[in-house]
Amino acid sequence: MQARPRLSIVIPAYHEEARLRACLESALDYLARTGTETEVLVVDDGSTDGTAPIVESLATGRRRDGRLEIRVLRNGRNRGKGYSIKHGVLMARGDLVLISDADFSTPIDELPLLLRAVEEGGHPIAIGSRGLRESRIVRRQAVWRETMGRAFNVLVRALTRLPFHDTQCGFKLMRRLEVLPLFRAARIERFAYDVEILYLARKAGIRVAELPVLWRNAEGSKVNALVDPLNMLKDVVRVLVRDRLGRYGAIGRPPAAAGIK
Ligand SMILES: Nc1nc2c(ncn2[C@@H]2O[C@H](COP(=O)(O)OP(=O)(O)O)[C@@H](O)[C@H]2O)c(=O)[nH]1
Ligand SMILES: [Mg+2]
Repeated sequence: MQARPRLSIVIPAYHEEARLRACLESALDYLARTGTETEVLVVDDGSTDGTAPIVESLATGRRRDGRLEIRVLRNGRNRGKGYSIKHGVLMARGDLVLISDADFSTPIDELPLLLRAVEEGGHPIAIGSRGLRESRIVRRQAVWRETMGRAFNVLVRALTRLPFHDTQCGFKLMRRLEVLPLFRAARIERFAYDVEILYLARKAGIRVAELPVLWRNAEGSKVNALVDPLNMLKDVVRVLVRDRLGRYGAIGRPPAAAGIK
């Protein structure tokens, strides 16, 4: 594909050989049907299983469809979901970037809902949400995960004053050029990356739409019940501290105020 694709899909993938092929195939079928010029960037987060070879064989199989390009980006070693997404977004070329978990628990059919908010509703960022009354939860997460998710949301709202009911759903659409400065400034490498990006969006005055999506929870989550929630909270606090110390720099300030003439 020579020209800029309309859409880039960034998929962080860590040890996803069991889940990725079927999920990606059905997403690719959808994209082929709709004829959207798309590049799919699977960011291999240091997997030691067959994650990258699976993506490469899919890419070879689809080579005849000139509107789809599939590539693997490699972190080299395990760096985390946030780092992987930052890597993908910085390498993406599309006007729009969809960030999706490898298991497509929110199926790609929900893309038009987010597209409407971004293209017609004037929101540079649209985030899928499982926390709204209209969210359609077809298969739930384990009870401990749902409870942890709700508790995390309460704490995020209290600490950051962000208004969202679910920051952690793995399905988000963004206008690339508007969010690039946010990703360049972002430092959170693991699961709380979403909170940092949304926090920076608010700081930069970028409007965010939270939209109720379908969620069909996929087996095989690798989130660790004990370690991950604590690390996520620590990372949210790190965002607040970094901001207080002025480490996010000029985001959101007009060029003159930022000292650029
Ligand atoms: N667990 C984990 N997932 C990662 C990592 N790096 C990237 N990912 C990806 O982040 C996404 C997390 O999805 P999943 O494990 O299904 O989380 P859940 O649906 O929230 O339980 C998947 O696409 C993973 O492959 C990592 O270091 N650990
Ligand atoms: Mg999942």
